[in-house]
Amino acid sequence: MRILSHLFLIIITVNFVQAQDTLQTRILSEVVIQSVQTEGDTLQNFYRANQSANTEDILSRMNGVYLIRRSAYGQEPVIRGMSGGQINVTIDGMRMFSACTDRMDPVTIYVEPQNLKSIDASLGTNGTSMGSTIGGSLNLRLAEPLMNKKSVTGRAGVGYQSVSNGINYFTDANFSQQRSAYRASFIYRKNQNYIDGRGQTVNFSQFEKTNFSLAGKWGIRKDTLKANFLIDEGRNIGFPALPMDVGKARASMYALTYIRHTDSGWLKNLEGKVYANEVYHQMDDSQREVLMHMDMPGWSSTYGAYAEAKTKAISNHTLQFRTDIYHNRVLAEMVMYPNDGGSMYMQTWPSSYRTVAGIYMADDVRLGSRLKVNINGRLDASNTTIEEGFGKDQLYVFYSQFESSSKKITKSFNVTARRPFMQNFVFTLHGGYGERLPTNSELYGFYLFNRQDIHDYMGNPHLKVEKSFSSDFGIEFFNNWLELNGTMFYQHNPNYILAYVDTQLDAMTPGAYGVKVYENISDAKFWGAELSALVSPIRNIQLISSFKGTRAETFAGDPIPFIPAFKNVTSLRFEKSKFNGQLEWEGALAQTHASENFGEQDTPGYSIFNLRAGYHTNNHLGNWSLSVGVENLTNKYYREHLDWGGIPRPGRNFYSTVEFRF
Ligand SMILES: [Cu+2]
Repeated sequence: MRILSHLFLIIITVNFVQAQDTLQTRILSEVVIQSVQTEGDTLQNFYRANQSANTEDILSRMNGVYLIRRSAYGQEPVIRGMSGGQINVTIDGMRMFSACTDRMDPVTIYVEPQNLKSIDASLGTNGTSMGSTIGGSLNLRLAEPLMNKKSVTGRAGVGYQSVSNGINYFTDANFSQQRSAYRASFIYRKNQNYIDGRGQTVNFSQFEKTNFSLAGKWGIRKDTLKANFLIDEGRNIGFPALPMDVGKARASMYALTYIRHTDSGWLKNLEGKVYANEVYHQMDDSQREVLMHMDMPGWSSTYGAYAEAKTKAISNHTLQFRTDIYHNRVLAEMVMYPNDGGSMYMQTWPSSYRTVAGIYMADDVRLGSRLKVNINGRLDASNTTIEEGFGKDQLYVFYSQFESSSKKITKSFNVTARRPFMQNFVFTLHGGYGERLPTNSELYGFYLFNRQDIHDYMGNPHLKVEKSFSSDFGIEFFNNWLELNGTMFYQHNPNYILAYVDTQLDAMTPGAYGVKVYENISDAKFWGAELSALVSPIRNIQLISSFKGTRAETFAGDPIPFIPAFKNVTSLRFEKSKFNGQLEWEGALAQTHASENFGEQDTPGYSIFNLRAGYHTNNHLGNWSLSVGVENLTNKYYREHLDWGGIPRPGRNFYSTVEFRF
């Protein structure tokens, strides 16, 4: 219970983890999501309740994290009401960017739970170690090859979901030698259209994907060399809330990492990485009845490198340094085929590239015996360039005066103080400032159709960086059987980027009501809270409850779009030797602060129940486990506020997963 308590406290204070001991950071990175699950790990069972769950399902249960849903697969992470360019999503510290103008391919979809080691989340401006941000960051760490005693270990399994007639095969294997280890994983998912709580089929909600990863690790004297390769391919991914689907989406990533472990001097370790990734995205409307068919391919490629170092404690300071650089290039095209005549060509994302180089420094200071302070700062220099040619000429029609290159410096700075009080309390206080660059769509997007508010969106190359002042106040309480953690936050974002109707412009997409252009508004404010509890009155029973809520308004008091409703997930788990059972309640309040300007409708509250059970056994052939369950037990017809287009969620779903470990 003691260890459990620590783990729990660390997870729910995930936003302040950089302020903690490196020991805790290490535990966090190994614990959030483990590719090989240990039995009886309460948090694991909470985050990854269904063994066939994908990374999105895990994210949806994390503190302060929500998802925008336009389909059954490919949901976009939101941190405390901020998304897209306001947050940073990295994979093993690597920057990677979508190739879809409609945000169908958040990079979180490329890592499956089978090749995930952990998800580190930072909330607010504090998450700047991987890049400047105002809303927070998610870093998905990839599973590593392990140097085991056994030369070959692994697992294979199959899962089935009734609601979408979905099947999921997964396997991974670890090969271990004296000084090297290798790991391979393969996942295949295929789902048909799912059925909602009223028994109706939700058309265009199908998807199919494969994911393959390969990793190697070699010991070289005292150092470690790692290599990673990953390829993910989605096919026929339906987007019921959008007028188009995905025909094909393909991503590949490559990375080489060198870790130097030193035990002399003040340096603890040094890590350097070079990486590359590529995304190809091809939308498809051939299954839809549309006024005009279109081809919409997109490309995004990123190359980057970073180096980081940590020191041992030097008097009462522990320092961390990082320097990084990336170069991202994107292009998205649209070819329209009107019924009456020839085709038309456009670049919806004009060919452009961005290079960002930055330095980051953090200092953990111990002041006296109880107070710990973390100070961190980052400085990034960036250059964003739209290339000469077709895409730039298009924009020139609207902005006759704009520079091809925009050079910007972004800065961030954070201070977090943490101090225990009496025996059972810990108080945390954070204040910070951050800036973020406008995204490619916000700068150069060209008639990007938004189905939610039925407008075409235009970029604005004159946008300034968006800023944020962020503050958090947290209280933790713990004793032998109960742990509570509450955080309140407030963020004030000057130069907030939002799109408003320009009545001078005419829409191009058939049926669109008008054109919106991005601009910097004076400011917007965000506030809210997260509250978690872990209760374990007796050994076999654990209860976890997690609440999260966010509100946001512009300076004029208008609701900001895509702000989730207040939500709670509560899970009661029982374990006895080889058997476990879990009852979950998930609910949200109504969201009545909808943004009418952005085509949002109020969303009623909902309440659903899930029931899960598991059994595992060991015999001379290996280790088997079976998990079964039913989600949305009462077959409730519901949707969440961030679900686009009023598309309902799946109705009652029976699932089972069989897994064999060797
Ligand atoms: Cu797309």
